[in-house]
Amino acid sequence: MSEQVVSARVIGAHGRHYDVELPNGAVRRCYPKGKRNEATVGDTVDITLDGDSEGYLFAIHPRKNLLYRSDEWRTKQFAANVDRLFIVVAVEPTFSDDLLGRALTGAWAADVEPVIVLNKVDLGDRVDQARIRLAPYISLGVPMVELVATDTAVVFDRLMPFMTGKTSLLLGQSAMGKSTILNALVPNARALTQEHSVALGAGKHTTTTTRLYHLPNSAGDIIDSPGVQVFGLAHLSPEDIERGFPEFVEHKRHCRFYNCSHQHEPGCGVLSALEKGLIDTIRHQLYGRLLEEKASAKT
Ligand SMILES: Nc1nc2c(ncn2[C@@H]2O[C@H](COP(=O)(O)OP(=O)(O)OP(=O)(O)O)[C@@H](O)[C@H]2O)c(=O)[nH]1
Ligand SMILES: [Mg+2]
Ligand SMILES: [Zn+2]
Repeated sequence: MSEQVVSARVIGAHGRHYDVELPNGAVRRCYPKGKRNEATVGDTVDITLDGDSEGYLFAIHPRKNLLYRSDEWRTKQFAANVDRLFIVVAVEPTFSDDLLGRALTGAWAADVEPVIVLNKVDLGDRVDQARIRLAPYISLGVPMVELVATDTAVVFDRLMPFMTGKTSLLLGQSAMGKSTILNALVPNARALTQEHSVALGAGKHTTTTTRLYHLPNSAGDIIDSPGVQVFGLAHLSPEDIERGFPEFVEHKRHCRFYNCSHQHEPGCGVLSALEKGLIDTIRHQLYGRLLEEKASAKT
């Protein structure tokens, strides 16, 4: 019997197996064939079918990009072929500036368009404080959308213009409202979330795996991911890191040295812009930390 080869999309990754969606919409459990292959959510892959519900995954198509996340123990890939990164922060609980900055850098370095979502603006008193903290990022030209994720119509109106025809990734710390946004956009995802939490006996809908869903009317795809504390940037080269700071571009033209690291060199255009207040100190400090982490990881 000849084996049938099919191109399909990875919608879930579970360590030893993948949930892979066939062109007809059916989902199969696929096992990696041969040597360990590192497929991830969002990948297009070639599989061979085995019986009615399983398959073997043996090739990954070239990727537009690959994103990583870190936990205490390690860095791992978690999504591929992403067009837009929605960095979800909320009025409450408070969000981490460091994570937001890193996520933006990771997005730009991977050629992904970032959008900041400020969720829970119904929690009145502290909205202004959150807006003030986000202002430096907005002035970098990052679009910001304010949301009440529990209001489905608002979510639809404000997010669909950014999501149509794209693969979008929802990223952020736990409890910012990522899955609530997903549920507003993809009604049948809600059923799944409830099923899972009931099955686990958990009182809270906390996401545990990254998964890809389809927006209604084939408008695009959306990936929900578990709450993240650290966005993985360890794989970036110093050049990638620099690409993650587009606000440096117009100033680094003035650097005396072509290979300037914008840290301590004399005649550095970036440092002089920093002094003049044209570059945000927090951003330049993050840049320095990333280079430092990169250097210490190598030794
Ligand atoms: N007041 C208010 N509460 C919200 C809003 N959006 C989400 N919530 C609540 O915030 C809590 C966390 O929402 P989730 O969608 O589970 O958060 P998450 O970002 O997916 O969390 P993880 O899966 O743990 O990463 C839930 O109790 C939601 O009902 C909002 O716009 N306003
Ligand atoms: Mg969630
Ligand atoms: Zn410089």
